[in-house]
Amino acid sequence: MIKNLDKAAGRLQKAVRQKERIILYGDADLDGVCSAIIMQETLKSLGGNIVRVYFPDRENDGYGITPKALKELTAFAPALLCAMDLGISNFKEIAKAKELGFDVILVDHHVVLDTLPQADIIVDPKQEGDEYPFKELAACGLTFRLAEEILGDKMSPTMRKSLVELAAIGTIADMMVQEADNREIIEEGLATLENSWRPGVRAFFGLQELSRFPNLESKLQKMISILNVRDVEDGYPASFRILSSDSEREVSAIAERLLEVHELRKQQRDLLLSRVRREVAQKKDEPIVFEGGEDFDYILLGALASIISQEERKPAFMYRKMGEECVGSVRAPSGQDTVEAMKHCKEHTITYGGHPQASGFRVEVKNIEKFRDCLIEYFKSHSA
Ligand SMILES: [Mn+2]
Repeated sequence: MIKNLDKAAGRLQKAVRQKERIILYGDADLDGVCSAIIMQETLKSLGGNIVRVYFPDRENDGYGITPKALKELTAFAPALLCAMDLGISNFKEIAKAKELGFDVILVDHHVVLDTLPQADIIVDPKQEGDEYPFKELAACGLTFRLAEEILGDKMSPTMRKSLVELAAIGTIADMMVQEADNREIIEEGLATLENSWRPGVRAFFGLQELSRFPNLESKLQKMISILNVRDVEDGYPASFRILSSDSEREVSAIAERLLEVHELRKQQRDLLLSRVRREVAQKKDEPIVFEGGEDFDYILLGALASIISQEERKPAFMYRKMGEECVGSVRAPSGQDTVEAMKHCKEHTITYGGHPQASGFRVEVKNIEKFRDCLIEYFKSHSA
C-alpha cells in the first residue's frame, strides 16, 4: 500500500460528506492537469463541493504552490486544499497555507528534499517509510490510485475507463518508466483511447494531422506535444479546458488553434536550438551545458534542455533571465542526478527540485555564475 493513500482517501471522503470547500491545485503540465481532472471527476461524482481548480502560471509565477495563488485562494479559507504533482518542496508556502486556514493534502512524486513540508497528509512514494515497491508512478497515476481508494466499487467500468485514459496520457507525457504500475495504467488506458468518450480526446483523433501517423503511440505523442502548448485562458491551461470539457464544438476549436501555435513554437524552438548548439560547440570540455538569456522563451526551456542533453550526453541547464531572477529547466542522461547536484549548490539558489533526470531551479541573476561554477565543479567529480 502506498503510504497515506488510505488517509488521503478518508480525508477527501469526509470533506465530501461534510460539504467542505475543496480546492484542487495542480501543476500546469499534463501530469498535473490529468491529476486534477481525475480528482475533480471523482469528487464530483460523489457530490463534492469543489470551489476552485487552480493551476499556477509557471511562466509568470513560477512552479509549485505560489504566494500569488495563496493570496487568491485565501478567499475560500477554511477549505481542504489538495495539491497534485507539486508541493513537496513548498515548505514556506504550505506553512502559510496552514496559517490561512487550509488543510493540505499533497499528492506528489517528486524527490523529497531534506525534510517534509507541514502538510496534513502527504502521498509521495519517495518519502521515508513508504514501503510500496514501485516508486515511479506519475502524479496522475497516484491520483488514479487515490480515486480507486475513494470510490471503491462506486467506480463504474465506464468511469474507470475514462479516468485511466487520463492517467495513461499523463504518465506518458511525464516520461515515466513504462514498468510495473505504469505499464498497467498505460496498457489499460490506451486500450480504449481511440474510442474514448471524452470529447477532448476524440477531438484529437479527429484531426487531419493525427490521422497521418501510423500507429497509436505516434498519434499519442503528437497529441501530447500539441496539448503541451501553452495557452492559458482565465488561468486555465488549454489542456485542462480540452480534456475536462464536455462540448465537442468547444474542444475542436481549441485543438485546431493549439495545432497552429504548436507549429509556430516548433520554428521558434529550432531557431533557439541552433543558437545553443553553436555555443555548446565552443565549450566541449565542460561537463555540463549551461545556457540562458532574456530571450530564452520559458516555455521552450524543457524541450531545449531535453534535446541538448541527449545530443551532448551531459546534464543541460537552460534558463530564462526574468528581471532579477533566472528560472531554469534541467534535463540529464540517466545515471546523473541533477537534484543532488543542485542540493550541493543550494546556497546559490532560491528554490530547486524535481527528479534526478528532470528538474528545475530559480536563482538570482547575481548568483547565476556562482551557481554554474559550482555545478561544473560538482559534475567534474561526479560524472557518469
Ligand atoms: Mn509529474
